[in-house]
Amino acid sequence: MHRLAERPTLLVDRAFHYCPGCTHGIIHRLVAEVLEELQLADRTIGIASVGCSVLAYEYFDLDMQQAAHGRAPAVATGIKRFLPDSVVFTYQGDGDLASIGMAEIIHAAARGEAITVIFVNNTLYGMTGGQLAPTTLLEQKSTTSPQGRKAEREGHPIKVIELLSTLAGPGFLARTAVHTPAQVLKTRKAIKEAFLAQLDKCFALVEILSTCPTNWKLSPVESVEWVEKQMLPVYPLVKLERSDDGTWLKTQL
Ligand SMILES: Cc1ncc(C[n+]2csc(CCOP(=O)(O)OP(=O)(O)O)c2C)c(N)n1
Ligand code: SF4
Repeated sequence: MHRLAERPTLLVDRAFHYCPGCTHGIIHRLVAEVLEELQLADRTIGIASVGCSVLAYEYFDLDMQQAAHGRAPAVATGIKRFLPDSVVFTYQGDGDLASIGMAEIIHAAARGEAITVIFVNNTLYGMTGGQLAPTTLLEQKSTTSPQGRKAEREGHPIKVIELLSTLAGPGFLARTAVHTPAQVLKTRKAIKEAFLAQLDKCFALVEILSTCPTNWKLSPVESVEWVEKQMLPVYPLVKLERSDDGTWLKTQL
């Protein structure tokens, strides 16, 4: 039988604990595929954060570390500076990265640490029951904004790519999605470019729009439609590459 796709060797043969319809699993697969394609496994160290992806170290057949809430970029910085030939990535949710860990990610980006950040934006804290995150959309209901997020009460959603693009440190920033096969392929390409940027000694971050059917209280199919209709207008898909003169080359994805 001709097989169209194989399981990446860097993904342990184990069932994910993620809820049905959650796209964390797709993103794990893409990271594993890219590291396999680039033949970087022997020198790669991944940092799992808190959140539903806290068990990422159970799924990647790589050297992995786990960091307390939001501290993954600091742990990654230490590892990369101690082992400069290593390839280091963090895998962080939006509660982890954009809330408690906001200072960590801003300073790692400002310093231009040569690490790759995989940032999963599902608009709320998934693991702990669906609380409001900095990325929660206006009018979106969460357990801590049951009447819907209001700018005057809970503030505006934070757009991490746009925020980091004001800094001189990053070399590659992208926002992608995994709600359609075409977008999965674009995300794979962006993840690959983010690891190549690290090999070029640049800080690289890929924000990936992801689903949380459990806390959105939607079916898996409704969830991908929600990404398309609700998230994309607020979080446009974009790639920013630092050019030689220091300005950003911008591509809509
Ligand atoms: C220092 C610290 N504070 C708070 C928590 C509780 N906590 C665990 S997971 C989590 C939410 C993470 O949500 P997110 O980063 O959005 O990831 P998701 O579960 O949505 O993938 C929180 C607040 C913790 N584990 N450690
Ligand atoms: S709670 Fe949400 S983010 Fe966590 S595994 Fe379930 S669907 Fe995914």
